[in-house]
Amino acid sequence: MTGTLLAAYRTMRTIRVFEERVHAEFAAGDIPGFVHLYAGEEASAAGVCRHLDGRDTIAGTHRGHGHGIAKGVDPKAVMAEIYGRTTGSCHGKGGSMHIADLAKGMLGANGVLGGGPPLICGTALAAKQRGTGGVGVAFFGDGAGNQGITLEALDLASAWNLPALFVAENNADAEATSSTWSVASDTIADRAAGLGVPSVIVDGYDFFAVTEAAGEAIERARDGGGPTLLEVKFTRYFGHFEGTQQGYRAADVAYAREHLDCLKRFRERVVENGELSAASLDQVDAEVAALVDEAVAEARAAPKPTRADLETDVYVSY
Ligand SMILES: Cc1ncc(C[n+]2csc(CCOP(=O)(O)OP(=O)(O)O)c2C)c(N)n1
Repeated sequence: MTGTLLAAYRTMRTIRVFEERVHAEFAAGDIPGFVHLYAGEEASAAGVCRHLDGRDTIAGTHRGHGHGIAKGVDPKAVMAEIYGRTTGSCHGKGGSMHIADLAKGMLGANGVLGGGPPLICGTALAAKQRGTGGVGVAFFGDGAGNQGITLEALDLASAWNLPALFVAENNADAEATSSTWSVASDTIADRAAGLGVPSVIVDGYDFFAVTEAAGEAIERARDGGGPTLLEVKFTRYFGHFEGTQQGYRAADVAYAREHLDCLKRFRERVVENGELSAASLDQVDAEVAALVDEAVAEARAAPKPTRADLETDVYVSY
């Protein structure tokens, strides 16, 4: 268990340092395209993905670096992809919003809101038919929860009793629209009852709450008990995408960083309970800082795709 907790801390810490660094590098003008950062939401990806293995698949969102890292995609390959380099997980052709690594069960970050839920209905159906015990997990935001396709996928997963988990990452805003304006039901989780799907709402700053709820849901899915909707509530630490101002939410973010932060709370709890030492956590912090430095240096030094690469990776060969 100690190893597992330390690994979970490493995952969350890696995502945090990675995202803070991408924020700085983007501001320096070094990174092309659109970038949406996941900082603040780490407990969701880490708490869910720690229950997953090679049988399982996940679909991320446009805010998807953390989902990939938590599912085991090499952070250096994620960084190189964000920089658009051939050493990236999609050989530099996808960028921040299209990071995929099928060998790791990461179907991809996705620029289409609601793009992930139907994809994991497919992988969950395949797992069910093949009897692999695998589970499909789709992460989506509160905004994407209002896409018809998300509700259709939830309905399909329920009707077909698929081994699936739908993780609504409710960070309270879709771009600059508060979910209190756009979500008609009191919660996203409320909607699941109408489709015969069990649901649970958790404090997204609390890694242990996420991990417990996700563990139950994933176990039920593996045992043939069908899908679950998990609503994880928190805020994001940066603007909608890099370059946007977030004056309208600055006070909430400052409060969350100071008083609610998932990494701070994790550290306090495990040290207080004597589960991990402060020194072991500091050691992880140092290793993660070095890893992210290397990831940026290697990404910068790697080649960009050339015209000759244009026609590769376009179609899958069967
Ligand atoms: C189908 C579709 N409609 C609109 C957009 C434009 N868009 C990109 S992100 C976003 C808001 C997403 O909010 P949410 O799902 O809550 O995720 P968050 O950004 O808060 O993580 C919108 C409207 C899109 N990418 N895809």
